[in-house]
Amino acid sequence: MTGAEAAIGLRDALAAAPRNVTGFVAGGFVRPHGEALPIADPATGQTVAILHESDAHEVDAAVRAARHAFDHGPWPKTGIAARQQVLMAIHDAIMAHADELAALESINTGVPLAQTRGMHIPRAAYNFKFFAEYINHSAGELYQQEEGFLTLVSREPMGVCALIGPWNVPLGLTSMKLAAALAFGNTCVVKPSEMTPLTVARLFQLMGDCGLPEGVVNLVNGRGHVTGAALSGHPGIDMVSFTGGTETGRAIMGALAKGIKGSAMELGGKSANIVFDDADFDRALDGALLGVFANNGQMCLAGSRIFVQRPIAERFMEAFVARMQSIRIGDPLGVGTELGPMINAAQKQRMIDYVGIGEGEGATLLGGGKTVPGMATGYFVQPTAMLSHDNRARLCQEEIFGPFATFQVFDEEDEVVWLANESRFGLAGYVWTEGLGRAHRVAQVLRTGTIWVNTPMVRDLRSAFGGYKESGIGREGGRGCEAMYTEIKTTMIPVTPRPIHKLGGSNA
Ligand code: TXE
Repeated sequence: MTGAEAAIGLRDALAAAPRNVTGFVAGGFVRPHGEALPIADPATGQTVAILHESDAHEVDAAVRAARHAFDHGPWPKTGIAARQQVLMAIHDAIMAHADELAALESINTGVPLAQTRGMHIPRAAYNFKFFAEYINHSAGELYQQEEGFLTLVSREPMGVCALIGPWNVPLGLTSMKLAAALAFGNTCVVKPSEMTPLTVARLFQLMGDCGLPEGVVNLVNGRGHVTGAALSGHPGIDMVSFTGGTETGRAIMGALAKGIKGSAMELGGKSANIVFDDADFDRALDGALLGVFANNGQMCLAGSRIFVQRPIAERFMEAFVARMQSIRIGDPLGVGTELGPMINAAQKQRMIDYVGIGEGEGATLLGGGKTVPGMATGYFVQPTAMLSHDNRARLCQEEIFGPFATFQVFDEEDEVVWLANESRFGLAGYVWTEGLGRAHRVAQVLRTGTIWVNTPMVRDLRSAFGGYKESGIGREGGRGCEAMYTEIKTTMIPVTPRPIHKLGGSNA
């Protein structure tokens, strides 16, 4: 079978998915009624499904259903063993449909199948397994230092969680929110990106058999300014967990401020990838390429600002560009495809525009920067690298969110630390060096939430993931999610009653 024939077969995954995507409220999909929006396959530009936008009334119904399930339903009080069973059933359902979900995700996002099937869908399933296991060991605190008292600190579910997801890794990132929120006993209203709702909608179909009580999970679909704004501004929610752009995060936090509600924000990045001259050259090269071109470069944690130390800079950039130009661009479902299309025409144009912006700022184009010859129908663009001499240039400061590497050359360790930290973002940082002391020194002073030394991105869900500065608030991962999706309650109980001061009594 040729790659193209295999791709045609995989498109059958669409047959199982909802072609008319609607909300899911109080245990059932709602009938299509909202504004109809096309869902595109970015590899062809063709419409593959229709999204029926949830208006403010539907959002209200979804929040009410979640509120009712939280205030009156069994889920928040359900024992750990029963909750674990539900979470594991969702894990199993995702794995049983992994091929189909991966194909669907690739069709809707343009991310190559090797990455959706190899990483994102198994990760989506694992999120549920991880939190099923995590809650087994989660515990409160007990203090006995206050004489005569037991002071108990316990965690309770937060309430109704609004979970707003992005388009770059739709199921992988939204499932982390959903798994954690459910594990800690919350009820939810999920809003995927209006561009990539297919796998989350399919998950809602699959979750139907997993034992969740009615109203615990609800789904709304639609654009940010309609459905997203109605959800994040709704008085019935208790918190928002959001992954997306920094400007959107700012708007949501503004809406939440009125109700003094909390949020978890996983926002943008422009992460530094620092290659010292004592690095293992080949590994650093492999890591730098993967760090900026995986997931079509549409990753918050992309190592998109590459700093190379002068003695190896020329050789490194040459090798990088040669490999970059051999990256296999093609149908996301095609065997061997390494880079698919951008999510939409605007993201494609954004890539091309930044070449002009960079050149206007004095940067040099090292390679790429154009549309792909013969692939005009989809949103394909060449992987791109530019060399800049000005860290304050827009090219080095703004998140492009595509397969676009910006190189800078540095001389000294202190200098590169300064340059790396000169950013409004602080999500991740990559350091390549064989010097143990240098690796620790640099890791200690980079102002970012995660540092990867001599490795491209790897995630350990036990550890925290999130950003400094404008890259976000809160941390995902085991304890981070526990903090995010629970309220903390302190209960003090006297074990030896102390005399209580009698106001108005004989000792007044
Ligand atoms: O995402 P948006 P956009 C970055 C990346 C990208 C930029 C903009 O730089 O170029 O953000 O992308 C919902 N109230 N990232 O505009 O709008 C929206 O419907 C409530 C980084 O496409 O942030 C979608 O579900 N919700 C990133 C979600 O927010 C609102 C991933 C994200 O969309 C809303 C994606 C509102 N007022 C983009 N407005 C990462 N951190 O990985 C929009 N939404």
